[in-house]
Amino acid sequence: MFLVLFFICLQWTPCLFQPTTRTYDFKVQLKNVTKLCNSTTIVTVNGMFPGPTIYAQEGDTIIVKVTNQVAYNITLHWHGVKQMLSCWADGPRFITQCPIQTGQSYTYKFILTGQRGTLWWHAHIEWLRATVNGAMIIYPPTGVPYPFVFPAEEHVLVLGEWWGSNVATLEKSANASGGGPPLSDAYLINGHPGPTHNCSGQDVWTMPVVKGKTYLMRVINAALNIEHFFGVAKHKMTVVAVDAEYTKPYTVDNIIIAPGQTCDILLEAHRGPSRDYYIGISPYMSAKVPVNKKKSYSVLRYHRNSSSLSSSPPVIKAKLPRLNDSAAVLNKMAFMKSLNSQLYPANVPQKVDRNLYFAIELNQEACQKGQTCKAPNNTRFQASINNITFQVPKISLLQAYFNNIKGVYTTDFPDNPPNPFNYTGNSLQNLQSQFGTKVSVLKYNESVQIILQGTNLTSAENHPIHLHGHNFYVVGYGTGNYPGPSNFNLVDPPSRNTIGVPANGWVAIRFIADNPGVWYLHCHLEIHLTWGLSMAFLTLNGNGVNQTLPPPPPGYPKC
Ligand SMILES: *[C@@H]1O[C@H](CO)[C@@H](O)[C@H](O)[C@H]1NC(C)=O
Ligand SMILES: *[C@@H]1O[C@H](CO)[C@@H](O)[C@H](O)[C@H]1NC(C)=O
Ligand SMILES: *[C@@H]1O[C@H](CO)[C@@H](O)[C@H](O)[C@H]1NC(C)=O
Ligand SMILES: *[C@@H]1O[C@H](CO)[C@@H](O)[C@H](O)[C@H]1NC(C)=O
Ligand SMILES: *[C@@H]1O[C@H](CO)[C@@H](O)[C@H](O)[C@H]1NC(C)=O
Ligand SMILES: *[C@@H]1O[C@H](CO)[C@@H](O)[C@H](O)[C@H]1NC(C)=O
Ligand SMILES: *[C@@H]1O[C@H](CO)[C@@H](O)[C@H](O)[C@H]1NC(C)=O
Ligand SMILES: *[C@@H]1O[C@H](CO)[C@@H](O)[C@H](O)[C@H]1NC(C)=O
Ligand SMILES: *[C@@H]1O[C@H](CO)[C@@H](O)[C@H](O)[C@H]1NC(C)=O
Ligand SMILES: *[C@@H]1O[C@H](CO)[C@@H](O)[C@H](O)[C@H]1NC(C)=O
Ligand SMILES: *[C@@H]1O[C@H](CO)[C@@H](O)[C@H](O)[C@H]1NC(C)=O
Ligand SMILES: *[C@@H]1O[C@H](CO)[C@@H](O)[C@H](O)[C@H]1NC(C)=O
Ligand SMILES: [Cu+2]
Repeated sequence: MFLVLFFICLQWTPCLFQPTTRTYDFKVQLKNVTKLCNSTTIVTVNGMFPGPTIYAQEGDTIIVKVTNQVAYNITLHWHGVKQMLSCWADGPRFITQCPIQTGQSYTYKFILTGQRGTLWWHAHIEWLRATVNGAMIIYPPTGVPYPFVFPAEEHVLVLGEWWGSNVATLEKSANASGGGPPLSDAYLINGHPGPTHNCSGQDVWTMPVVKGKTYLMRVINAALNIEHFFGVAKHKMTVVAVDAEYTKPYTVDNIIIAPGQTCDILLEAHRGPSRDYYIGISPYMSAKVPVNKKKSYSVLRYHRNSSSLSSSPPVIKAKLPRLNDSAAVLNKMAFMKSLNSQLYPANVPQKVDRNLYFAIELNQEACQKGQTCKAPNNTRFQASINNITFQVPKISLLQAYFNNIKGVYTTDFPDNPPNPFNYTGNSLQNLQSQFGTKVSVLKYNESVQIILQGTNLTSAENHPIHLHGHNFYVVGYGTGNYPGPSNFNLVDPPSRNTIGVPANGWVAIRFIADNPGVWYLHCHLEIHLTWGLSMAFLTLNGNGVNQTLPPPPPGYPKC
């Protein structure tokens, strides 16, 4: 009922809905599910997998009371939410908060300002986000239409990754081995592996359509360790928004979507009921490492009102780029531009106050006595930015900063790689990094540019880098080493919260440090995060009103 009113309201101006407070009750609890011939116990929110969708309008205040009823520590992160002056609600473990321990609750409260489209939420501790995740849809304010055709219907598609075992222990076993991550058993669309997996004939998500209508698909990549090509057989897709910012509409056969990213797509149902069309996801991995290569499918099914049509029509498969098609990934990046309209201008920082150059490295550490070392040459995999492998502290950085607790972190995160080398040339011999809990301090309202430089250390991989609490403009990208600031797009570059740094290439991003607090920057491939591919910014308070981080909310978890 609520939703129906909601949709009518989006089109009808004199509506009753004003910015409002929406309250959700999230109980973190176990659930047994049967998938791929196996019964598995998973951690969920409210017994749902994927979890409940948060519906809101721009300007709303969201209050989520999270109660932990499982034996694991939990935190939730509201991925892509700008969290203006509410860093305490951001959620990454030991960055902005201590975990919500078994039997405890914490109420996250934040306001959704200056963004509209699709975001999502997920656990931000160990690997629990594999099953603890869900969508967050932000509609424009009442009376403000979409800058594209109003769809007949909309659907959320959460892309996931499934292990027929306890994901809470996967990180521990990956850590214990020192080697690569345990491969998943299947990729999922809305929790379903689809018809091409064993025992999954009925475990299929189907999207019903009527010929002639246009649909909005809100696609979220919630997989732990894999980027995906996504496409629908014999249908083109028009991208209208990414990461809760409108884009200039562009039409493609398929998209690339990295963990952490969202993409809003219009699909015109222009075919007909004599066929079923597969909605396909196909993994993208540039490095020569073991991955689960098996595609997964959902079904686009046309409404049929003639009994002469077979109830299970022939299926058309989606054609998608191959596993290591980095050229297809680069090609897709070129299409994406901010809408940059009068109502939604792209406020791209034209000058830079702070220039940062971050080299993204996969390392191999020497084996210490008593360790298992399954990485090549009897080493252990780690990862780093500017040769610093992030060590997760025992209490949160934000708490340490706010309460002036010494000894938790240092403020000397390097602005540049300490020992420059040919990042995308031959790999170095010495693949070791340095361990540390270092932050980079930003002045309030500073204009920041980061060159994210991929490297060929260990392997040349595409890394989806996510910045908490901000969208940034992707002003340039390329292959090889960053050549300097030529050909930047300072007019209408895309605005994102997660960007895939091309394999053995670079991207340049710009943002304004307009939000005091501690903001995590990390690779959204979970195994790389485990290996330490992260750092944090500490944005200082400004002098004006509304430029100071308030104190922590009541019930803020303690360690
Ligand atoms: C899941 O199954 C196990 C073993 O069959 C059972 O002990 C447990 O109570 C079940 N848990 C839930 C949440 O249903
Ligand atoms: C089935 O369960 C076993 C035992 O937990 C596990 O080792 C295996 O990976 C599971 N297989 C799938 C396909 O889920
Ligand atoms: C895995 O190792 C990382 C880095 O040493 C550490 O931060 C993390 O807590 C470990 N995870 C588990 C589950 O042991
Ligand atoms: C289905 O299960 C059989 C027997 O366990 C196995 O050999 C086969 O590889 C499985 N097929 C798929 C598609 O997973
Ligand atoms: C079949 O259904 C479609 C969509 O509901 C409708 O537009 C069309 O008129 C129907 N055709 C017949 C012959 O009933
Ligand atoms: C991609 O994989 C194919 C098949 O394994 C291989 O022949 C090709 O060299 C790879 N391409 C790149 C760019 O790594
Ligand atoms: C192992 O180390 C040697 C010497 O440093 C190096 O030449 C070789 O490439 C390494 N092998 C792998 C698989 O990393
Ligand atoms: C990356 O490093 C490997 C190992 O040193 C080397 O074989 C390969 O040629 C390098 N790639 C590039 C593009 O230089
Ligand atoms: C870096 O390595 C690449 C790939 O091997 C090579 O083409 C390039 O000339 C090297 N650049 C420098 C400055 O050495
Ligand atoms: C990274 O740090 C380690 C340990 O200090 C050092 O051995 C290595 O040479 C450094 N590598 C780079 C690329 O700076
Ligand atoms: C500060 O924030 C409050 C609450 O959001 C708002 O009412 C007020 O206008 C803001 N003041 C300034 C100077 O921006
Ligand atoms: C949960 O977190 C607390 C505080 O960091 C820690 O002391 C405890 O060992 C953790 N419990 C589990 C089950 O990981
Ligand atoms: Cu990565």
